[in-house]
Amino acid sequence: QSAKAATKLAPTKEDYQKVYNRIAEIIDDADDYDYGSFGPVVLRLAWHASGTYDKATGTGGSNYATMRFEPEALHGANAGLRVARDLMEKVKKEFDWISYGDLWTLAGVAAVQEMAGPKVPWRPGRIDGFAAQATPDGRLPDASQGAPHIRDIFYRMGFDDQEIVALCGAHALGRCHADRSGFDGPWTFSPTTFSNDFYKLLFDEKWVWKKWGGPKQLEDKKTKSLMMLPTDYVLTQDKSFKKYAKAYADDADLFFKDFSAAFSKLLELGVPTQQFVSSEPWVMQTVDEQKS
Ligand code: CCH
Repeated sequence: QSAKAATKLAPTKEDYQKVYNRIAEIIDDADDYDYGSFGPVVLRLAWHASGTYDKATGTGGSNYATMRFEPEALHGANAGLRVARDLMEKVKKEFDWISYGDLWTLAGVAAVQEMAGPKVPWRPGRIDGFAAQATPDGRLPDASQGAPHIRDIFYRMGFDDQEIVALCGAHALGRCHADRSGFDGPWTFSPTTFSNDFYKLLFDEKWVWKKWGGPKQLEDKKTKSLMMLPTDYVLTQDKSFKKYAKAYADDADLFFKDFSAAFSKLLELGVPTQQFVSSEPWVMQTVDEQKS
């Protein structure tokens, strides 16, 4: 058997680990970008690729990677994600056998894990789809709204209140960009380290409406250097959301465990079970773990 024939075999976990490692390298090679990391924007790509899922119709989700196509690529919620898609295109050129849905979701896993977050079980099996499978605008949350809207959006995907609050803790990472969403600033003082700081700050700081010409957002009264979206702040105002947000502020381990489960579930939305290569999701190794 020639080596060429052998490469046609289905890719193994080791092959995907190589893709993971390349993604990790690219995320880190960001000297002139936000806080020196593409991790947050790549994580946001994985989330927006998956969060279009509609349980009732079975449409949307990460399966077909339809954000490659217009008009989905141009939906307001996806402003700025071109940066992440272009980075992933470099990986795709080197590993042309991987589907875009697998690549983008694996990148979300790598982003979380390499930024010191929990392990996120993941498995391949997504296939590339067509423009006709792109989802209509309006499936992703609107940050200017309140609890009923957040519930409408996330219940549609099949999440409950606890999962909603856990997922939103990803806002420990990255920042808002005025030229993308209109909002501006980071949520925490360590936007490239996965932590439960988002919840701690929500409860520990005094949040006031920012006086500016942009969309309604909150700023911390003390330093005026952090921000919260109206949808973030609602997690402390709605009784059911608040219970979970407080629990995550008090217990980082609980947050890590619940985030991992909810994020892993998010990344598989819309993918028919029979498409998955493995019956059990895999746990990919971090770059550091492979060094020892
Ligand atoms: Fe988010 N998010 N997100 N978010 N998000 C933004 C940025 C990030 C909402 C709105 C916004 C999740 C849930 C919600 C990230 C991960 C997740 C921005 C700023 C807005 C607006 C975009 C910009 O200007 O660049 C709303 C509303 C919700 C829910 O109601 C969930 C769930 C996740 C992941 C699990 C990450 C990471 C960022 C930072 C991106 C960056 O470029 O730094």
